Amino acid sequence: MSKKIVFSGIQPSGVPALGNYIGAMLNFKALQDEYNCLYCVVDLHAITVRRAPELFGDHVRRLFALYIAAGLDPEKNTIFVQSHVPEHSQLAWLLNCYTYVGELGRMTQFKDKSRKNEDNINAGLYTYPVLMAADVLLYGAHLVPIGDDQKQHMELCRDIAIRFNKIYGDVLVVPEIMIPKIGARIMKLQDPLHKMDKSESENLNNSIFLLDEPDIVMAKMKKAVTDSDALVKYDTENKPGVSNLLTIYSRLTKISIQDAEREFEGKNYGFFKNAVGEAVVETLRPIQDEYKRLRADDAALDVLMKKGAEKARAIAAKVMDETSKAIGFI
Ligand code: AQP
Repeated sequence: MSKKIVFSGIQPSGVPALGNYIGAMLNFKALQDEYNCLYCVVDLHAITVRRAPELFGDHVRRLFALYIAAGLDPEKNTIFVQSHVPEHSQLAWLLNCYTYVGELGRMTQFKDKSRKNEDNINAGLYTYPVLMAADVLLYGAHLVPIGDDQKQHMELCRDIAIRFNKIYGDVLVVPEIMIPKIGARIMKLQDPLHKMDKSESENLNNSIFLLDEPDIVMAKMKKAVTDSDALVKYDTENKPGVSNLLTIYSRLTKISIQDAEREFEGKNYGFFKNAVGEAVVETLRPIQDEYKRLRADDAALDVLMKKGAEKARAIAAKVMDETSKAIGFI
């Protein structure tokens, strides 16, 4: 029997942060043997915010290289760039016609991003979830690993697929959503009530980026907000800062939260933060080494990118064709 299909993507909107790694990339890695996985650099999504053209290409290559450096095998998986497969935009247009304005208006990310980009509330920001639905449905993906913040978009993707199939028969695969039990929402280090972002610009101490040097990681960790209890205990309501650090530690060291609590019993926050910082540094070290090796030869990276796009297009063209035929295009 052929393997089931997995699809997911990350925007090249900055250096991926620890939240992207724990919430998404760790699951990408875990799925690569059992499934036929497609992992995408979603550059079309990234232009809902203005990007400097002279930097954008480098950001795309950086994320592509980081996928591989973080442990995704480019032979086993299909790793590619969204804009290299034009069917993403093509299917997104079709699906726009099966999505209601009311549904898009309810998306919390649209509301948040509109508040953050008051001078550029473009239509792409509004129809972003339709493009995301197209990304997933274009490959007949059975499973989509994501962090908690993308749940609402994926639920809409399922609704669109179900709606389309009700009209035309079983054309699109309705995907399942996969969210990690621990680490689905890594929080800002200095504001643990809000999600850590890779596009953090206000306070760089809030996010740890995958290319941060060890001394930067340790300094950011030192400044992470905790509380005045001096008790390392998982309690998201009353101790959001400490719980966030425990989550990071548990996911990176594969020690359960309970065992981690026991490990830090009687220890002060300085000791605890130092240990979490070291776990992050040791996780990032091999990723950064491999990243440097890959970026020393961008031409070789571009060959891998081209191969990935060819593999992706072979599947995308087929689904696009079936979807178009179902609607009645000749
Ligand atoms: N803090 C997080 N914790 C767990 N998972 C997260 N993801 C993002 N942040 C966290 C997951 O990472 C995948 C890629 O999402 P993205 O490219 O939208 O990442 P982002 O960091 O949210 O991007 P930006 O550009 O920084 O976004 P905004 O503009 O919202 O600030 C997804 O699976 C996501 O769930």
